[in-house]
Amino acid sequence: MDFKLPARATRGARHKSLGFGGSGDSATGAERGAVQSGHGVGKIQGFPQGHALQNGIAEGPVEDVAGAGGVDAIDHEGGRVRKLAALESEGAVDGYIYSTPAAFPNGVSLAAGDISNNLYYQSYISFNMMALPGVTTATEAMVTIVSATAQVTQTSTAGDPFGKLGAMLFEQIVYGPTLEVADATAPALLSFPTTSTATVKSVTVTTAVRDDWTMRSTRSYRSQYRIRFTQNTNADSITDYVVFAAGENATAASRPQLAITYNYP
Ligand SMILES: [Ca+2]
Ligand SMILES: [Ca+2]
Repeated sequence: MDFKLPARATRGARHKSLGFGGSGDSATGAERGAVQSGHGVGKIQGFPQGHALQNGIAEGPVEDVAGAGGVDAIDHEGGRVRKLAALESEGAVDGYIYSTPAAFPNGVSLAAGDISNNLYYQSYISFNMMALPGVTTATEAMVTIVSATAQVTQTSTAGDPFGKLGAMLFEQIVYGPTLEVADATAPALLSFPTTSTATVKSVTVTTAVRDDWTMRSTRSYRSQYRIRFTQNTNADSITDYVVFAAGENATAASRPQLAITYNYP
């Protein structure tokens, strides 16, 4: 039953070389469960080995969506394989900046909006595209990004951020492997707004991911976003913010996610 494409075998080997053993496509459900459970270990106080890599890839949903039974969907037009990878934000890299300014890369929550002293929060999420399933160093130049969607999951709100501060923006930025206060001034390359008050907020970021993929060498395979309101504060001395889950959040389904559909040979 375990149908394998040649590229997948190569991919498994590649992961193994990255200390990613046991998570190849041929892994059993039990093996996957063991790998996934690594998420919950050692949050905040130092990530266990492999966290950053595993942080990037959620494999189960990928195959359920891209092709039944673990077989990739085939893009018949190009004769290539089409796959969907659901990447989670890198917990060690994501975080928020408080406008005093101060950076907070650790913690299970992120935030955007203002508080009663009229200072404000902006959040930063980061996705690592280095280990896209099925893609090897030999084939990555032939990968094309079909579409991409970024999402965050709200865990609470205070006041009326969407009523007072305008749209929530996902700004494509490049802030590198660590979050620091200087990143607050990193220019937005592209901006993707949402006015959704739903718990899960998602925006289509295909153009940003295509750009980040093209620039993957200089950007260390990352796709990064600043999340803030159009108006950082409305200066009414009333708290208006939204809190959402970070990459370190214990609830995996609530972590920021970047879903990328791509074709590869
Ligand atoms: Ca973090
Ligand atoms: Ca306010």
